[in-house]
Amino acid sequence: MGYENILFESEGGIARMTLNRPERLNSFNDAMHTEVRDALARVKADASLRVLLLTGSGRAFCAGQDLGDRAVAPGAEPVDLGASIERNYRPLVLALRHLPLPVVCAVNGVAAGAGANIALACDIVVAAKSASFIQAFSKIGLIPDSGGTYFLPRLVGSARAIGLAMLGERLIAEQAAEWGLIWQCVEDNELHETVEKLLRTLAGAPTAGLAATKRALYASAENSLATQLDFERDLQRELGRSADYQEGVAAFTAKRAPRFAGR
Ligand code: LHQ
Repeated sequence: MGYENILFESEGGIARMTLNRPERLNSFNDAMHTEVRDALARVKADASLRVLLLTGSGRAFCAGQDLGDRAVAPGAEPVDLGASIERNYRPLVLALRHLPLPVVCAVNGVAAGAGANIALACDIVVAAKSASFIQAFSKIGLIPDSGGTYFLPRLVGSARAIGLAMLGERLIAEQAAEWGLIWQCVEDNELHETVEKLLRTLAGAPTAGLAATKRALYASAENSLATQLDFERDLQRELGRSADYQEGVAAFTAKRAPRFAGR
């Protein structure tokens, strides 16, 4: 499949996906959803890939749903937004969370509506200082979707979640990092190098261990302590039999850098 709304490349275990409709602030239309879905399926299927970067082109990360798209045109027949979520946003958020490798999001500019919450669905979010997060939904009579009502209270607590959701105000990247909404905020001119370094580190890490780490951490939101301890035991048992564990211990003992095999 050729892509017109995203850029996608992979090299050295690193896949890079760039939302690429800069004139519409990389907002999602159906075609972009189809391309993102296809690219994510390729990442999942390609065992040589060990980390995925998601970012946006131009001055924005993503402004959420394209509000000019036929499916949500004002004045038109009422549309079934649930169908759009079912077809596009729900599978996208779950695909990011379930990918068996770390997903880094470089928030290069404003992330609004579903765009903000798609960023939060990624595992490690690094934002440029000039970037911001806007739960724009309340301005158009909607609720935070794409996992917003799930991620926000878990990341920043109920009081801040409801303030962000109801007021739809711009949260600057520095504050987002202070609140624990994201991993890190860096100077604009340091975003590229910071993220590239992160990608190189993660591409050389024990991928199966990282995949199990995200599974365990995300499952903890639903589990009791006892269930979570059982889950940890099962994952650890599996990982303890892996070549990467053997290599990690061997490298530690020999005081050398490990060479992990990956997925
Ligand atoms: C846009 C958009 C956009 C189209 C900027 N669409 N053109 C909804 C419904 C269906 C199913 C499921 O889920 C959802 C989820 C959602 O995501 S709902 C929330 C949708 N997003 C928004 O409400 C955000 C709308 N955008 C904005 O509030 C502003 O554009 C932000 C704050 C992101 C950026 O503001 P500025 O930096 O001042 O840029 P701008 O507003 O001038 O935008 C630049 C251009 O991009 C402009 O076009 P123009 O032709 O005038 O240059 C905008 O119309 C266009 N654009 N967002 N979502």
